[in-house]
Amino acid sequence: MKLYRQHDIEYRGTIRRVDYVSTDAEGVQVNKYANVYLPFGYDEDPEKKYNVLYVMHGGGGNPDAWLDSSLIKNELDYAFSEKEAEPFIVVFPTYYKRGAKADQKPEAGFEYGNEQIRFFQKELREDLIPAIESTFRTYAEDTSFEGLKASRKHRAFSGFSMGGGTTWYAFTDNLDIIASFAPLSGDLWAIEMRGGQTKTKETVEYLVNVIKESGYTPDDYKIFAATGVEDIANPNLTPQVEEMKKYPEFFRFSEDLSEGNFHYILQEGYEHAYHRVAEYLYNFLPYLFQY
Ligand code: FER
Repeated sequence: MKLYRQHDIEYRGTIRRVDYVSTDAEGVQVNKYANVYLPFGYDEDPEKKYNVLYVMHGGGGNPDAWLDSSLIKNELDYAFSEKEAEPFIVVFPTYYKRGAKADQKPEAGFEYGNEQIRFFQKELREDLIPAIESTFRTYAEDTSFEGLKASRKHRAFSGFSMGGGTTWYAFTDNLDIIASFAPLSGDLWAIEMRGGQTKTKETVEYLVNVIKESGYTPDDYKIFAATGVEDIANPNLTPQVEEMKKYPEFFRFSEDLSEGNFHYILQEGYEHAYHRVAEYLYNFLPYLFQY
């Protein structure tokens, strides 16, 4: 893995805010926003279209959490100005409907968090992606289901911790409109919480069934997973990844990020923190939209 340290960069992107309306689990309308990183030069060519990466925070976070807690913006500016990756748009939303303070309910524990990150998939599909991709110049011809499906290889999802869990759910629930996934320090909780560890076989069978039912082939999706040896997600995610390697007809594992459709970084000494996972994501940036 390439480590990342802060650089001085002349050509920097900008952060904008997009407000949109969504619906909570009771069907009540809620006002929401996401932070949107627009790469340097976005305003220069009105014809140019951009790929979009959606990046979810961890438990207790908000749309600012990644930007406040890591070098992610500096990494994006650097990768784009050094031409390591084609410039793309990055969206930082939240899965909370009313903010972490009102919604987190620590007494409800992780079970409630698991429900929220799954319920977010509906918002992602019906509200967030349409709001973003009707505002900025993306590859979606329009934001109808057909428009999103046709442009799925221009759309990626990533996230840290509960956001890593959100990323696995984006795979299980929104594979028809998103093609690339970078789950960071989080496993799939579709069977149960920490199911990557406790229900490894069933968790991976669940993923495989999603792919079988979708009809997509390994050329149609990519997974870039990562965590640290000292990360609390390591005991959950590593067994899941090892089990996925047993299904090479669906997950073509490769150490080379430009080959195969399934990758794993397990970084020595790294713990459960935004600035750590931001370095994994930096390594994945050049490959997210390479089809
Ligand atoms: C995981 C480890 C930790 C995970 C989520 C967490 C979805 C969340 C921790 C927290 O919010 O404190 O494997 O997967």
